[in-house]
Amino acid sequence: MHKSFDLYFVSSNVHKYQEAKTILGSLGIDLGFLKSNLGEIQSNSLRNIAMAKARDAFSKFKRPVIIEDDGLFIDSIGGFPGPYSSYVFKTIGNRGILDLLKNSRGANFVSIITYCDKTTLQSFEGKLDGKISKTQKGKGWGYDPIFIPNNSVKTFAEMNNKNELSHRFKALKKFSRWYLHKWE
Ligand code: ITT
Repeated sequence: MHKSFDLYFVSSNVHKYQEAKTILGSLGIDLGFLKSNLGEIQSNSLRNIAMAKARDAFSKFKRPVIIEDDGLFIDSIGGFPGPYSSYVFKTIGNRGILDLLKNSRGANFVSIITYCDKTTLQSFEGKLDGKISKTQKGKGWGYDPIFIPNNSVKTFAEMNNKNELSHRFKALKKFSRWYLHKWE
């Protein structure tokens, strides 16, 4: 028998789930996983994409869920790839991004965690400023080898405390305050 949870993370990306589970675990919330490729609407707003994904996840599984939509926004190229981060990672990847950037390397990573159940749809945002490294460093997933948070010399992939400061951590922390309060 599978263990049942009060709350599930729905995503195609197991790395995101593993980090979310660690972070929420440390905040006292147990998190199950439902692996699924959610429909992503075309929009230049992460929040709109996240809300549509959350509705899709709830209608598929009919259980309280959170989903996450992330974007890497690079300043010198107009915030690109932003809402298209998943597509850009699959097409040109980290190598392609490094080739695009000449001098200015400021960027920020945004996470929108959206909760959905029968009656509630609620989003929480976490944003982390940083920059894009000149070369890929460390063995991590996704954009981890090229994103250096402010006040760090290491990329996400080289750090051992990513989960204590990431965009995901910031969004989940806000979510947990709201979620734990909801049951009081
Ligand atoms: P979903 O099924 O949950 O949508 P996804 O991997 O498509 O999974 P997103 O659209 O939320 O996820 O993420 C956009 C891109 O940013 C995608 O290529 C991710 O791998 C990458 N990404 C998100 N968070 C990251 C992190 O903490 N470190 C490295 N890459 C990250």
